[in-house]
Amino acid sequence: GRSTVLGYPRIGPRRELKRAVEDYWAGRIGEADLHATAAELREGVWRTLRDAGLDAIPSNTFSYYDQVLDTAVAVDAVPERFRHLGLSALDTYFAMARGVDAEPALELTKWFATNYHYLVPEIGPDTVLAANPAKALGELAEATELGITTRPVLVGPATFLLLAKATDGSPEGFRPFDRLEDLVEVYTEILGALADAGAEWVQLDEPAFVADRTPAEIDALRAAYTRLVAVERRPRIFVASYFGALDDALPALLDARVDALGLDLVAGSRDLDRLAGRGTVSGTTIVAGLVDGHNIWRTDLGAASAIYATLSGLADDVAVSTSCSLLHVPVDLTAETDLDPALVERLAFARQKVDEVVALSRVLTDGVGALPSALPPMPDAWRDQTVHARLDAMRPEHSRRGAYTDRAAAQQERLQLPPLPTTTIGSFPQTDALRHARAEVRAGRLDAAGYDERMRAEIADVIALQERLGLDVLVHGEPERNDMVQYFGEQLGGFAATVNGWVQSYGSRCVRPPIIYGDVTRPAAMTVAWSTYAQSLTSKPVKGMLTGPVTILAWSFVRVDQPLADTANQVALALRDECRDLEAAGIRIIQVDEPALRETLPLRRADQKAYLDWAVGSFRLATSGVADSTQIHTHLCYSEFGEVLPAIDALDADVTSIEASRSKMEILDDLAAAGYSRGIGPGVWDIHSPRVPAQDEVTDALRSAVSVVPAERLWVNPDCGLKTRGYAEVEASLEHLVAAAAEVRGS
Ligand code: THG
Ligand code: ZN
Repeated sequence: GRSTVLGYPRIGPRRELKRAVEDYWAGRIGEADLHATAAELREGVWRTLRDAGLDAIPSNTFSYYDQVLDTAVAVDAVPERFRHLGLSALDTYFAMARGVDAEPALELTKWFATNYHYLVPEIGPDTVLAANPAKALGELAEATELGITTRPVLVGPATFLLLAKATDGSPEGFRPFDRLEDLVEVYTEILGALADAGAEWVQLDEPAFVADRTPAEIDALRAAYTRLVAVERRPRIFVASYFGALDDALPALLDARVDALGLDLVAGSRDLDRLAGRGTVSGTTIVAGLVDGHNIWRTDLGAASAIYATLSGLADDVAVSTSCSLLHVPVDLTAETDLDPALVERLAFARQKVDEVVALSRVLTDGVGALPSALPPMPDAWRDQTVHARLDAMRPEHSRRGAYTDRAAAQQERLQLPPLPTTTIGSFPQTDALRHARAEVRAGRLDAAGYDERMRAEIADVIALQERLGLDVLVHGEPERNDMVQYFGEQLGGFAATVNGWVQSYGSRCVRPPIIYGDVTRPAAMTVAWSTYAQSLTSKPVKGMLTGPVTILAWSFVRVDQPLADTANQVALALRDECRDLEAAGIRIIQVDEPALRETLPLRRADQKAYLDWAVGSFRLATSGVADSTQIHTHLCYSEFGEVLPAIDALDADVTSIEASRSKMEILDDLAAAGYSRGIGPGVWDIHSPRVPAQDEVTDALRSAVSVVPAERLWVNPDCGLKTRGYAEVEASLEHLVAAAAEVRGS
């Protein structure tokens, strides 16, 4: 057989890595204990992959935090500001990942269109780049010691630079990618070192080339790999692409005569056409990504064999793999004890996907064995015709509200808000007591009534605090929600929750995405009791708090048997009903968050319009069922909006709150240029840092904002929810925020 996977989860079957890393940070264990746990986890993965019958096994896919950071260290691109701290290598690494008092961390951002986040390398014209492959060599040796041959994996040089940002103070026009030739020389040294250590193969990941790239970038990619292939002492080079089709970059990599090329034939199957136009590929093994590494459904092995058959006609040598690293799916389905057996038989987590790869390759390349049974069709019980009928009956007017000027007047009459109204984004700190209460419920030591009582007490405290601080629009604080998508997933029909389906989000942080397996229904109101309880405690308006359809989809595992747009609209109908119920219960403002709107934007421009159309459409379907006098807010995280600004306008929310504290209010001009002229709350406090902003800073930010946006439309709020902050910072910061608003109102 010829089988491999592009990567495997490193968190451990029970999130052992999270525990160990957090224990190390807290000083509860030392470096030696941390290394021991890590080595055990790596050994477990390698043995699992070998025992499953996989032919080629990756190494260096383990990471204490992030593989892009690991690659930055492997090319010695450690910014000066961290070198000067005088810390050990491991603590320097964690300082780059998490920051220290004196130095902020590297920026954290989305890994393509996934819910994984990587650390952004900083590269300047003078950044010294040098080979430092100790980690890759160490893992290679460790596996060899266990009798397991592995293929070290690194982020490829071109993608590494395309993901990097220019060091502060770089000359105008400098791009990290300008350093490609220098970096390729460093990779030639790394290849030499790996060859010396006995590596037969190396995997270089170049997913940046499934996004739109200029002809110059593609030429540079070709030149880079032509150079690497020319290195005399080197392992064979496997270039892996994933998350889409390579298109024009495909011939460039074949021209460079890399030894193997990985194609994502799940998300990028049109690369088959590209291959077909070229004549039989020889000299490069095509590694067919047939098993989806980004979703949890069992592979349709019949369809996969058909793709394989097509591919065999186009290339002399074909191997079987996953579409991307298995980092993005939970570790093992056998750890799920509470799932419907009919669902279980349709699922494959990382461990099961390895078996699929092995089975496919045995049948396809060796002609041995038979493919496991075909995926059964979806049971009727998972379908709900009333949902389909209701969606079919929706007309454009169901996604349209009254004119904004009429809405604004009706809302102001009802809400009587001052200019520069103050509010927060929704969540208040998740205290140990709240987490403890949830643990007690899971352990069966606290019943529903007891839990309810604790949550109500927390809500009462949060309302009292906001009253005392003098905020204008209050929130209930969301104490009842662990993770917002998990919370809605637990209440919506057609969604299943896992007990151990953890997926790394960033560093030691994980999420447990729900699985959308059937038509979406809302058996009962989801948030009304909490919101109305909070509203009963105050005469100020309390915002209802919902998560929008795009974000619910982005942070769940989605159905692949119908278009995403259809699933989004089903979620939208459930949210539409929730909005109406909130309104009927006396809630005057409803916030529908879409923090993931930007992150799921397709990587190719050609695909973006269709996405934004359904994304905006589903939001509007969710929010257009209420009266003009009900104010709809939305909240979006991260400030790199760029091409989605017109879509933000098209959401037609009455008020949009947005991250802006780090981008210094530039977002206001950008939004105005995109035609946005409704309420806007640029975040004036960066909640991602524990720092309390001084009142003057907030005042200055507001003064610069009122020069762009009239005070009636300008809202004063932090830039995100307060879940991860402590009460001390929250009280002090909100006090400054309220005082600054009063100061600017008075001037
Ligand atoms: N929910 C989901 N996805 C997300 C976010 C979210 N993706 C983007 C962003 N927010 C990622 N941020 C985080 C922040 C914190 C945590 C995870 C992702 C986190 N997780 C807990 C942990 O790992 O200890 C587990 C939480 C739990 O018990 O459910 O702290 O907000 N879906
Ligand atoms: Zn946010």
